[in-house]
Amino acid sequence: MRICFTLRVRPDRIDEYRARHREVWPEMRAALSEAGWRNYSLFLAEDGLLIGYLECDDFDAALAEMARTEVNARWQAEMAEFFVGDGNADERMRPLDEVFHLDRRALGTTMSVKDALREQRIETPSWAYGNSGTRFKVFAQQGVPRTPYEKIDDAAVVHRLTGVAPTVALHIPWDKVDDYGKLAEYARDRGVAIGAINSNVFQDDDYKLGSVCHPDPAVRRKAIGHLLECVDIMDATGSRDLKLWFADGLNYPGQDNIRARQDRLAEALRETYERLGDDQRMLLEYKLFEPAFYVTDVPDWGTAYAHCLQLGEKAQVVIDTGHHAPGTNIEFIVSFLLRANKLGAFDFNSRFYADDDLMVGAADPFQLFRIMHEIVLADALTPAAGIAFMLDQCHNLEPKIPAIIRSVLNVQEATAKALLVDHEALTQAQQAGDVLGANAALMDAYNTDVRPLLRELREEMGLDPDPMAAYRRSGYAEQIVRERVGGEAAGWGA
Ligand SMILES: [Mn+2]
Repeated sequence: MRICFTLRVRPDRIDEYRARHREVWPEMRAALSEAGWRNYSLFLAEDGLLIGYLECDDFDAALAEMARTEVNARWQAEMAEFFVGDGNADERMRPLDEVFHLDRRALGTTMSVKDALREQRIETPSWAYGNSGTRFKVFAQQGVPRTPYEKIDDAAVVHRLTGVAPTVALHIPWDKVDDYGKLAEYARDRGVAIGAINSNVFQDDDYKLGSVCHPDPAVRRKAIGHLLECVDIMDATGSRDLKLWFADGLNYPGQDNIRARQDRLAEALRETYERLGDDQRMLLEYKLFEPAFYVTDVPDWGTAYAHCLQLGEKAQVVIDTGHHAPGTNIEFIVSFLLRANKLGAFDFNSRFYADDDLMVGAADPFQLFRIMHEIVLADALTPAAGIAFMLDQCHNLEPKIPAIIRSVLNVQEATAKALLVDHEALTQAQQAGDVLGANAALMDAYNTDVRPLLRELREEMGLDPDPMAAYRRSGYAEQIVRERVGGEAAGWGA
């Protein structure tokens, strides 16, 4: 919160008051900072009117915290004689009502930073709520959802606490139900909606040599049938996006005809594309390698882009941040695809060596900031711009719901920093060829602590300023462990 208060300095002591404040004791400065007084200023008018301004989480708490310190008692004792009236200054600080406030305008938009953050939407994945693991072992956790309905319950909790995660992506067949309309209604009743439908053509024995690129037409027909079924599910749930990822590839040179596989891929994509409704999109994901070791049929953004370009407007590329070689400049890809109007969505996560689906912002928060900077520059942050910001993560070691909340907060923090870039300073420095100045404009924003701003925003949205703490306090973690007994926990292949 921002606090402004007034006090009155005796007109005959003004000069001395100014002099004393040129040399505020270091221990007094430290005590104020520790008590949560941030960005604190005092302004003095010639007639003795003193105006104080500070930012803090809770003004009463900040005052009480100072009142407990010995240094404050000493400082106030020495200052008391400078003020008009009795008692020490702290006791007479009465906050004024704020009647107008103009936020800093967000870079690249006509909105304020807070309004842009308020409109941000982050989609959570149903599979992140279920059990997951490595190729070697799935470690089960207690309280994990047993049905798609329970996954939606958890997603609704994340949205209730963060206020910016109103959709949940489904994965078919992991989230197969008899009545998708009913599932969508269940989600709506809990304040969330169904997001992207993720297809799965990699878990049947038939797909050992590929799915839509398989040499056998019968297997290809089965795979395409699944993709079309996913579009039916989109119709039933009101979902806009069909997300496609293919594990297709080859392990050995000579195993199959690389070019023929591209033809088969193009054919399957075309048939699925033709089935899409007017308001539906196809999002094509790429992945550098895995599970195939020699050739991957959609290995990179260039391949995904080329196929989407041939298909038409409703086909766009998904950037999964974990699906690149180490050192790949992802913000270049973001910028290129934005310019071509072919960026449809993100699958956010982090990875250190290869794709690990760690929490977004965990491995490289600076990279996430650079990505969001490109988004903000292109004015592509708002839902109206059509880019879906989705998480695609698994939480093998850490508890799942708080990890997803943390991930949403990480995306918000990177976005807030990107919104704080001083557009004018950046452009001026770029045009003047001022390399260091331009870099400084970015780094200043990146190095800003945006957590107070986000806490303030959440309060304005009627949320708890600290969603992690609010989740711990809610008792939901204990409740699901208590209630979700019996049945089979959801997980890969469920
Ligand atoms: Mn992904």
